[in-house]
Amino acid sequence: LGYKPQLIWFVGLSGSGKSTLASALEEKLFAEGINTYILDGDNIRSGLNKDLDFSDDSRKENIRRIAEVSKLFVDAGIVVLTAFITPFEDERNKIKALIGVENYTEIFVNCPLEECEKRDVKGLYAKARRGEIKNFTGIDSPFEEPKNADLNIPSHQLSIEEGVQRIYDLVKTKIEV
Ligand code: GGZ
Repeated sequence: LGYKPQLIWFVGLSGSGKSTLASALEEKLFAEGINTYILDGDNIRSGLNKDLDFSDDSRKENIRRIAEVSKLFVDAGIVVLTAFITPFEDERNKIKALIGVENYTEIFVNCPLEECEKRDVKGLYAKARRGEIKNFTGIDSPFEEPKNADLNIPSHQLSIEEGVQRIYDLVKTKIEV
């Protein structure tokens, strides 16, 4: 293949920049002929996981299925990039155990709640504050800060280019055969 298939898992609050960074990373990897695939809410929560809501148990099941699907993609020779909040440390440890430390990179897209809420690109935080959305992460549903992330990206302090460069530099060291 010329590269090691693996899983790059982005963790962070809604609006922290996970999908943006995953897409930017995908472009850089694509330019090198590396086969990638992005899993995110758009292609997972709308289909495979549409039976799941945002209760703690559903989030855990959401993450469990995504990890299993990711494993299949990695087995098929693909570099998988995932963009899900992934709020629980236990679940993150389980993903790492399932995929294997060698093939797993965890990126904490570390944008403070105040900043995500200020941006509120989709207006979801305002709805959560008004009580129109229940169990919203950071408002009335927990987010456990990653303790074992391989990389911390303060996305509120970096440009997308700077952020993606840091991720790319780390991924390069793991991806080379
Ligand atoms: C958090 C919610 C919620 C609640 C809908 N809490 O910014 P978005 O819109 O596009 O990304 C968020 C996405 C979170 O789903 P995940 O599958 O990533 O979550 S988890 O890993 O915890 O299972 C947000 C939208 O779904 N959304 N309701 N209550 N985010």
